[in-house]
Amino acid sequence: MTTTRRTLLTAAPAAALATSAVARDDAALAVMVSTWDFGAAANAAGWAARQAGGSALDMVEAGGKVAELDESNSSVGLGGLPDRDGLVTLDACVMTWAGDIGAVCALEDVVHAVSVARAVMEKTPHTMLVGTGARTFAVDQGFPTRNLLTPRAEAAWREWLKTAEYAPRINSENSDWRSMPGGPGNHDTIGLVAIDADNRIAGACTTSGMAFKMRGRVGDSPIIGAGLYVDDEVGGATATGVGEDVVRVAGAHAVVEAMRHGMDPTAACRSVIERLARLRGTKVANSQVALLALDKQGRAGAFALQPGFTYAVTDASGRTRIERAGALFSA
Ligand code: SD4
Repeated sequence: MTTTRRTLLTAAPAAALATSAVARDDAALAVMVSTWDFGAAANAAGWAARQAGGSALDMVEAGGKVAELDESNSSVGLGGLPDRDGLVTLDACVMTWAGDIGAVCALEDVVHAVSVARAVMEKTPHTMLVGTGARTFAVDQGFPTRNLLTPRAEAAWREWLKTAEYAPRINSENSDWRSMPGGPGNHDTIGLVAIDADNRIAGACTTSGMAFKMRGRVGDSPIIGAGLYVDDEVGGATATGVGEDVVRVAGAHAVVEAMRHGMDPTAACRSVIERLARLRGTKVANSQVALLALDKQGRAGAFALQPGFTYAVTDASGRTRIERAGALFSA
């Protein structure tokens, strides 16, 4: 049968009704997921936004902002570890149920990169602004500027300069970097996907990227399709870990497409991790890539190259649990 505009228009509401009926009936079904243990605090803010009548976009933005303001998180927003030149540069993106997207790369001096990404989406004809252009836009929009390099992050950078060795460390996101002199976590990102009370999906991803990266380096996090992708018919996915490897397989988009073809979120994430391992072989043996997904039926799932990836899941009654993802390699 050929699909006409008319058949599309009549088919879509039926599909939407079917998924929303499932999601509303069962409080155990997920309405928000985010990466790592620190995702729990982000989900609490997202849940509050939902309860206040906020959209899925409001939910993920609220969650991302919590992580951006959390100084103990060594690489999202304030307190993020700098690049090799000692500058904190932020990457972020947002995507909505309607396919609206916005992103910033290498944004300096403005803590809420996720909100600037949203402003790019809502206030410009473009989808991505980078570097000084992103900063100028943010200032013009009234975002306050501040020094994002905290004394602790600066001390870690000065310590790092003594050896200047560069190698991403697996699962640094869940480490307590304060207890490791000279060995701070060198990457962590928050990726979030949420479904609102109107059963619409949105996602966000925000990071300062790899610690001690080269100046100008951009990873996967602000790249729609790599660090984040959502599709209102299917679900959404986000990524964390070594951005260079996530980009190679267009990670988040690949997960959403796998779900579109019938896989549940965990199987979809696993299929993309396996594909990356087939593609790169021993080159990814010591790096971490983790994928996290939420489908429109309220099922959450994740899978990673290495053990240790955790994620926060909030259900339709507002309860949050931390889950541990399966992994391709053993510890
Ligand atoms: C990046 N994917 O810039 C980010 C880093 C990250 O958890 O996710 N860390 O490559």
